[in-house]
Amino acid sequence: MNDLTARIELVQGDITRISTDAIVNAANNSLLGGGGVDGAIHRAGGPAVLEECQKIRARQGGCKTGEAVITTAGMLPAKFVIHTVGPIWQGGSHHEDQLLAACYNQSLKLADQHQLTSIAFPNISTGIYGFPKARAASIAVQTVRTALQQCQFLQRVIFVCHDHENYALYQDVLNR
Ligand code: AR6
Repeated sequence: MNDLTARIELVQGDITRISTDAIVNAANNSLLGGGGVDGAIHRAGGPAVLEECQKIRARQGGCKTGEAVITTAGMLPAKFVIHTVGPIWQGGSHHEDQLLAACYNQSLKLADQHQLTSIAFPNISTGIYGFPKARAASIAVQTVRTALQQCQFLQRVIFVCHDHENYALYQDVLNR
């Protein structure tokens, strides 16, 4: 195992229970919450998370697809939530791959800029947004492996898979 592999971990579970410096939220352009992991993070984080999202919204009108913003984590065990907006799957010819990679890149960049040492990702876009899971897993792992080389502070990246299908796919990709 080289240094880089040692910095990437895989778990199956609920990201709201993870106590990394940052957890990433698969948000939408409004930043006002929703279903899936977004709903779970806002429920567990409480009103402080939404308040900061609303301030960002007032300032810059939400968050564009492929971009990321950072807020407090409120009552969550993590210190910060990085909200990123994954692409809605539209068949693959609408820059979905690049936009998904941008979510991972921008989240890592923001975490490193804040001198955070650990970050946990859900499987962005693979729920309500319908991105094919195997394709998303390859993009996530490849993007994180590459981006970590540019990060100064990040020591640990955890992929948190809620469902077993994603967990098995990530096991395969990480072992490649
Ligand atoms: N912990 C970790 N992963 C989770 C959790 C959890 N508690 N709950 C769900 N997942 P989704 P998207 C997984 O639908 O596809 C929202 O309404 C889930 O199994 O949450 O990016 C937003 O507001 C799946 O693998 O996000 C947007 O409108 C992954 O998280 C829209 O959904 C992502 O599924 C975003 O859709």
